[in-house]
Amino acid sequence: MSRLIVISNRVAAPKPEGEGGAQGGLAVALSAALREYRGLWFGWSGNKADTFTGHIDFQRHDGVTSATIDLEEQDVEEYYNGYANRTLWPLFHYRIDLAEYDRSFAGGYERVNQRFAETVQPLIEPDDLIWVHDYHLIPLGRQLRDRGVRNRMGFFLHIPWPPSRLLVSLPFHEGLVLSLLAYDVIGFQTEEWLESFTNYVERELGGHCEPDGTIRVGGRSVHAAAYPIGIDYKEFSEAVASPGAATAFERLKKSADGRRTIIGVDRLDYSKGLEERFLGYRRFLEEHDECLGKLFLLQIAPPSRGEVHTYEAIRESLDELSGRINGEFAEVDWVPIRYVNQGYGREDLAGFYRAAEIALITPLRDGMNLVAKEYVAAQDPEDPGVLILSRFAGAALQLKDALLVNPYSKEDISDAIAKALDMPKEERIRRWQAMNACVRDEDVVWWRRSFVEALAG
Ligand code: ADQ
Repeated sequence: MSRLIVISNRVAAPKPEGEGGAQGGLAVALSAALREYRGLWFGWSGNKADTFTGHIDFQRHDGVTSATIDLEEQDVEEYYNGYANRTLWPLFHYRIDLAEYDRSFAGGYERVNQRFAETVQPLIEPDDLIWVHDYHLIPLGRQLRDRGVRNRMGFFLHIPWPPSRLLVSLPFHEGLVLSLLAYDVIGFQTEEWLESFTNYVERELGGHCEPDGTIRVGGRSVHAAAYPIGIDYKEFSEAVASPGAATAFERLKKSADGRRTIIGVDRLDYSKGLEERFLGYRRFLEEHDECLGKLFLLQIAPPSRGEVHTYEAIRESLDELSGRINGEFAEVDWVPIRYVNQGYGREDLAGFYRAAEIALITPLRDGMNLVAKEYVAAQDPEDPGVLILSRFAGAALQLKDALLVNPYSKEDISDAIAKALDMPKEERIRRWQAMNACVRDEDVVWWRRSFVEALAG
């Protein structure tokens, strides 16, 4: 069996239980996928160095070998905080109003991709399969090819691919997309993002896309397909059954004191639709005064990307909005929103999900959304909760039995909460069974196998 070299911006070892922290979906999914595979995971250590040396730090943790490099301050500013998180992230989440185009960001992005290519290349053996992840490293495949790497190479995009009409607002968009064609396999979370990509290839590059996923542009032929990412169902089920989860479950149930719990768990990011969610919940409180004092929203949202100013702004506006709603509706013995800015370990989260009768997961745009899948996996089969899910999350294409809502509509969110609270048990069970079968069968192992099979050719 060939080795697998996974390359992503950050390499994150799973955190020990209790340490919490806002470990993103990519980290959670990849550590699960690599645990049983021979190979290594290469990326940025998260540390800064005065000057870039190319020194690689090898570590072995929980069955995964990682190889990391430090980056210079300027690299981090231009490549990570700049091009990745201030240009591509907003644009790819349909927020051209927030996307910043700065030549220095684009230059830093190219430079860091070159640095990745230079340092990882000597580690690559002829039979290795190379699997590059996410929007930080789109040009890496091209950089490696330019250095003579002939291995099979795949790229997986964890976030949405934007419609062509938005993507063309990016200066030098054509070069970025052409660099993707250096890979042999290009994976997206859903058919919808794949469609936007093939549309771009046909409209802007004059390419041709065949029904079997073959994309031809000039002399180059690559395979593009949807590979929806899943959770590590087995690991998560173990977390659900753990004593830690039972403690967290009890803690939440006890403090709920007979009130029903609606849960939201998200990185604090404008793409997650938290303001719109709070406003939808507020509308529900307004329209259902019979429910005041009988339920609450537990929103867990650890801050992320604090060095990017749009994230400071969203944090401030959520502090203000949650405070305003609580001030408006709270009683001496009840607050409608418990807004918590910290991360929790897997077992705690599993217990909280299970204790909540409803999950309210309403991103404005999301590549997939693993929280929705974790909530489903954590439910009691005899008495499952109800998932309210944004129709604009990639997960909505698989979890069709959730209550799908338009996250921009306060009314839609309010109506869905009312419907979830009243849903008969038989209907909850029927919907949950269908969703759980999908979350269980199309898990992270299935995702990794499907992608790696295509990559192996
Ligand atoms: P994210 O935007 O980070 O991932 P998501 O898929 O929901 O979004 O994954 C978040 C992960 O972090 C989940 O595993 C969740 O449990 C964990 N997490 C969130 N808040 C937490 C908290 N307070 N404490 C502890 N853990 C927390 C990106 C894309 C997604 C895509 C994933 C994977 O934006 O669309 O699903 O990658 O491809």
